[in-house]
Amino acid sequence: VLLLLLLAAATPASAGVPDPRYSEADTCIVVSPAGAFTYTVRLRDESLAPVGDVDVVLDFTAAPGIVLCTASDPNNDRRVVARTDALGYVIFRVRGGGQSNGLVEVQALATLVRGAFARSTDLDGDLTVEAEDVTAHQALASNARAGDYDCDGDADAADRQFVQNQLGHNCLTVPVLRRSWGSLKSFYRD
Ligand SMILES: [Ca+2]
Ligand SMILES: [Ca+2]
Ligand SMILES: [Ca+2]
Repeated sequence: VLLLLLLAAATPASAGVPDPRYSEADTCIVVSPAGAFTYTVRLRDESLAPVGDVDVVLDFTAAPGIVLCTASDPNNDRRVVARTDALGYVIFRVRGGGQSNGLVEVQALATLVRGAFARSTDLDGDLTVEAEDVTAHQALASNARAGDYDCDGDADAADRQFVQNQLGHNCLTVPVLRRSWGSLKSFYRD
C-alpha cells in the first residue's frame, strides 16, 4: 500500500486541469427556444480543487439534429461557450430545438468532461414551441429520450407538460429561469 501511495504521489500533478471523475455534468441536457432549462457544469481537478475562470464548451457538432438559436451560438460553430466562476461552476441556458441521438461533448481545457444527450421541447426543430410539438410528443415512444425533459428515462405526461407550458416560446422569448430536474440532481449530487 505504501508503495502505491508513493507511486501515486510521484504521478505528475495535473492541478488546474478538469478531471472528469470529479467534475459534475449531467448526461441529460435539456434545451428550449427560450432557454428555459438550466444545465450546470462544475469543474474540479484531480485534487478536487475547483477549476475556475475557464471556458466550458458544449459541442453540438456530433448532434446535427439539434438546432441552436443565434443567441446561444452567435458565431454559428455549433459550440456553446460559457466561463466557470471562481468555484468552478457555470450554468448554461441553451436555446435550441430539434432531436438527435448524437453525443454532445462537454469540454474544458481540451479535456472531454462528459458526453451528454440533448433534447428539446421544440421537437420539430423550427425553434418555436407550438401545438405541433405537443402532437409530436404524444407520438413518441414512452421511453423516447427526445421527449424526456425531467431526465427520468421516460417521455410521459409530466414531460409533455413542459411543452404545454412553453407554447409560443421562441428564440426571442425572455428566459424563464426554471431549473430542470436534471440540473437539480446534478446540483445535489454532492
Ligand atoms: Ca459558438
Ligand atoms: Ca416547433
Ligand atoms: Ca421524463
